[in-house]
Parts: sequence; C-alpha cells; structure tokens
Amino acid sequence: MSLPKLELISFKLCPFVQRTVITLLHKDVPYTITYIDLNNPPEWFASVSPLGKVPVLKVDDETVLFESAVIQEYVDEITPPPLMPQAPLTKAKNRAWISFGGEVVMAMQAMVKADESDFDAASKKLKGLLQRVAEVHSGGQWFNGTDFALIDAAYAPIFMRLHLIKENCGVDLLADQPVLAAWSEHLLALPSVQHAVVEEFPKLYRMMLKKMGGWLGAQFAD
Ligand SMILES: N[C@@H](CCC(=O)N[C@@H](CS)C(=O)NCC(=O)O)C(=O)O
Repeated sequence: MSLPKLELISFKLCPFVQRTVITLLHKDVPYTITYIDLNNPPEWFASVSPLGKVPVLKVDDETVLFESAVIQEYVDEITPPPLMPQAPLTKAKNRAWISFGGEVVMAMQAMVKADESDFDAASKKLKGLLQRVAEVHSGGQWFNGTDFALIDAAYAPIFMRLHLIKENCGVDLLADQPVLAAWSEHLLALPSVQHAVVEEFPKLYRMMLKKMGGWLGAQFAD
C-alpha cells in the first residue's frame, strides 16, 4: 500500500508533537517535519492550524489533521498491523487514558511554572494524576501488558521530562510509583522515543524551564 505524503508541523518542546513522532518512528513511516517557534509563529500557521496549536499533520499537501491522539490513530490505521488494541472496550479505555495523559501534561506544565510556595501543591496534583494512571496500568512492561500500543507512545514524553527533572533537580516524581518507574525505563530505552526529540532537547527544556521562572527551573544548573 502506498502511503500519503506526510508533513508534521512541530515545535521542538511540545510533548503532544512528540507522541505523534514516536508513532511515526515506531511504525517506520516516512514523513517530513517543519519546526515553528510557537512564541513567534509564522503567518501561515494560523490558517493551517484550526486551534493555533501543534501538532498538525498535513496529508498529501491537502488535508490538515490536528489533535495528537487523532494523528496517532490515523498514522496507525494506514500502517497495519495496528498498535491500537482492537477489542472495543480495551480500545475505548486506551483512548480515555490517552486523553487523561493530556491532563497529566497540563499538571506537569503547571508544576514547572510554580514558584516555591506553590510547588508542593502543584507536584501533589501531578502525583495524584500519576497515581490514577498507575491504578489502571497492567503492571507489565507496557500499559496493556506485553504489546506496545499508542498509549505507551502518548505517555513517553511525560516520562522523558520527569526523567530530566529527576536528573537535574533531584526531584523524583515517580519515587512512590514502581510500576510507572519501570514503564518509564522501558519507554526511555526505545530508539523511537529517544529519536522523537531533537538532539539538543535537554538543553532546550532546561532553557524553557529557566525562562518560566518557576522553582524547578532554578534548580537546574546554568
Ligand atoms: N490537545 C492537543 C494539545 C496540543 C497543544 O496544547 N499544543 C501546544 C504546544 S505543546 C500548543 O500548540 N500551544 C499553543 C497555544 O495553545 O496557543 C493535542 O493533543 O494535540
């Protein structure tokens, strides 16, 4: 089956873009990537992206797809065998928890922005969400057990950031979560996860956190 031409509009620091790149890499799908600066987007971006957000996937220069979970599923469906579980209930559960992953990302963003006095509350909120994820995780290598799925790709960007925070600030958000810590290790060992960000990602992430002016950013060495 011939594949359409795929162009992904990306921002180097976006965890939602990263979900889609992991899916593309994991399935070995040819694509091009166009980086924009979300803080200073090019004029054409507003007309291409209905919500003004990345990721956006342009298919055959014509159709624009947005929302990372939708892009993940589209890429998965045009490149069988599927990474999304096919049993209706498992599929629905995976979709629900992929969506929940978006809330985890938001809580993580709030935590990295928090100043010293708000940090505890923000990190507790994030830990509470992570606890909910741990409760529905299979306890195996991947979310559903033995098979890597789209949901694993969806959570990897979160773990990549939590890992950088742990390495640089000594704050381990997974300290009380052995199942998630093991999941994180498996995910971060995958080439598709490692190559889903630009080489300078750790530096860019550190710079972004420092620019945000929160307590965590101040813990990173200059
Ligand atoms: N629900 C969206 C979230 C995407 C999103 O929030 N992207 C951020 C960057 S990480 C963005 O483009 N923000 C620009 C804005 O909100 O103006 C998805 O899953 O694709």
